[in-house]
Amino acid sequence: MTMMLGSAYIELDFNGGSLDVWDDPEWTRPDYVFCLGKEPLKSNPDGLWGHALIEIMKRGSKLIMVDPRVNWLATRADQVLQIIPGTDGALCLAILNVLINEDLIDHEFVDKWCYGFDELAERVQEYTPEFAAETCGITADEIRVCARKLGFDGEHHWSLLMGVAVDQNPNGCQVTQCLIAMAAITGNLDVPGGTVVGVQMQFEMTGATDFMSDELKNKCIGWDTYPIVKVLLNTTHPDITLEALETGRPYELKMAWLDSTNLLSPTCSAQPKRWHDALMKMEFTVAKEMFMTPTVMALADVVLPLATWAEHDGIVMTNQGCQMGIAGAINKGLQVGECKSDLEMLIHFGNAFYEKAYGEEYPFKTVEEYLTDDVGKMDTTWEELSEKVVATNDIGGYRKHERGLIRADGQPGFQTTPGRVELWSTGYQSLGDDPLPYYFPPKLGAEARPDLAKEYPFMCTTGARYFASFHSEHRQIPSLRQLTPEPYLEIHPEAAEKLGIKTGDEVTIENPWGSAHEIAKVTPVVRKDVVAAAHGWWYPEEDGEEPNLYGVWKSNVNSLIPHRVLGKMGFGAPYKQVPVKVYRTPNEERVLG
Ligand SMILES: Nc1nc2c(c(=O)[nH]1)N[C@H]1C(S)=C(S)[C@@H](COP(=O)(O)OP(=O)(O)OC[C@H]3O[C@@H](n4cnc5c(=O)[nH]c(N)nc54)[C@H](O)[C@@H]3O)O[C@H]1N2
Ligand SMILES: Nc1nc2c(c(=O)[nH]1)N[C@H]1C(S)=C(S)[C@@H](COP(=O)(O)OP(=O)(O)OC[C@H]3O[C@@H](n4cnc5c(=O)[nH]c(N)nc54)[C@H](O)[C@@H]3O)O[C@H]1N2
Ligand SMILES: [Mo]
Repeated sequence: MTMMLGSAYIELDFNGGSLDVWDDPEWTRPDYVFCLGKEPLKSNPDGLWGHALIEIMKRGSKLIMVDPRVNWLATRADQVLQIIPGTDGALCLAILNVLINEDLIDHEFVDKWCYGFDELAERVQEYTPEFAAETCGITADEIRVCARKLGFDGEHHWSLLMGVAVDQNPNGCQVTQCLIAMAAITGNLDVPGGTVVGVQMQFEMTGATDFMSDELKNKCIGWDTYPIVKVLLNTTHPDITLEALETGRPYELKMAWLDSTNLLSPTCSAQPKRWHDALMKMEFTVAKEMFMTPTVMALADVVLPLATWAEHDGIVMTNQGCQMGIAGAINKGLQVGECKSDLEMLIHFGNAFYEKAYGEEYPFKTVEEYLTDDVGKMDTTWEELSEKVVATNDIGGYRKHERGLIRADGQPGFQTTPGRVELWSTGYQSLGDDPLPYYFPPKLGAEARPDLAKEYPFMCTTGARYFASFHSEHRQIPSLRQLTPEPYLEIHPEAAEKLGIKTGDEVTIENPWGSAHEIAKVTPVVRKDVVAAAHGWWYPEEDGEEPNLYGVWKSNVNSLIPHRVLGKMGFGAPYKQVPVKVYRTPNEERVLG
């Protein structure tokens, strides 16, 4: 998104930034919402509250879902495109093909605000609906019908909802490129009922690395292989970091700071056992946590006990407040023992390290100074926000590009090199990728790897969110655990019958990289050739010491996810598209319940 628009995060237009919300006369509901790889009712993901989607549907918005599972929302949809996981790129390219070839585009917007349309039009010719139908496992007709709903007619608008299934796909950079292009060429960027373009309101990000010497920067792991990590993320590349930990090359790492992650449970790492073994070699490891998780039990020498949200002051904003312009205050309600908040601890360490390293004053001496700076652009102070609880900020309304509200220099247009929406990406090109979107089938799927498909016939998607858990969090809270007591593997009735699997059976999910145990849930919501596994499981009721670590290895679906299966720019680990086989766990090998 940053590369194509030079703006902050885009989002569904549910008018969340206006206090009048649905009654605001400037807003109109989208005619269609195109939702790909996201289920906002369960996930309430960063930019959005799930109920907003229901509210706009009540007002007449129709939903198009792209999802290998017919999830709850899909049962209320106007159209469901039940594709094979990871084939989103082909679908979106074919939709662009229909939009362009049937001339369903907003020529005025394209002429004025888009860059590279002719090249895009040429590129999509090879991606016919027939081509996509074959690789996606749906019909060409479904694709045409969908594209026509999204086409420009000077009257109707649609809004985009893109979920984490886009990120968890080696082809994901191109999927994003297609989705932004679809919104742009149909005239649906930053118009009422379209897709809201975010403004960089809060954070002119000064990256951590801005303060680093060139010598240090040159040592950042993975920056030479994947320059985009350096440009956008201020971090090392995870897959290459694991290799550095394992081999000690290019140098040994000595210390780890674990912060807001339970990475040994199947969450924030692929191949958690490898990470476990590699991180065990650290000389010193500190964790900041509120619970004794498997990760902390295995790795931490010191655990800094963390305050929960009720125990500290703070600010909440959706997506840095960029499309809604709303900030809320969290006011400290209680103090438990000596627990400190993230911010208290980070400011403490900031003060201790910063001056020594950079010879300057650390900019924030107190929590209040930090919070005041955070809400600075909202024309309020922390004290005031804490009193009022909600602050709003004018984020510029619609068609911000026409009024110079997106670019840093105040000129009309978008914050990109040509000042337009980059359908042909100068950014991608300078980072060594194709400037135009392209498709490749899932790198480990049946098309690319028929050798694997023979033994591992199912495409496995993982981690669709559940109401009662946040990744690995809340399994130790009885009322929530009751709602989802076990990790479920969804499997289609026909596939289950062939394998003699019934609901409630313990199954083993296996592929060349690892195996995991879950409980079968036989259900027609998944495709026959797809299974959907739960992520984030550990068993807080069990022994937490090594080697058991609260049973963290039993249902560790991330052991099935390999490293280094990525897109050209180094993104898109295949969390939602690995080949697996599934069988009823033999009695003597059962590990669950
Ligand atoms: N309750 C709860 N809420 C959460 C979280 C949580 O753990 N629990 N996690 C938070 C975080 S960090 C995130 S990133 C968000 C993510 O939230 P979402 O973006 O909503 O993502 P998921 O729930 O992982 O998946 C949404 C849908 O994508 C489908 N899907 C799976 N594979 C594919 C595919 O290849 N293509 C397509 N098109 N669809 C696919 C799944 O079947 C599922 O219905 O949720 C946030 N909110
Ligand atoms: N198989 C599979 N794996 C996935 C995904 C998937 O879809 N499928 N989704 C991926 C995604 S999108 C994400 S974002 C990652 C999430 O991966 P993680 O961030 O590792 O997941 P959590 O289980 O939420 O772990 C967060 C930890 O932070 C602690 N914590 C809670 N509140 C605070 C706080 O205020 N401050 C601090 N410092 N700590 C706190 C919690 O107790 C918990 O142990 O998982 C990824 N892993
Ligand atoms: Mo996430």
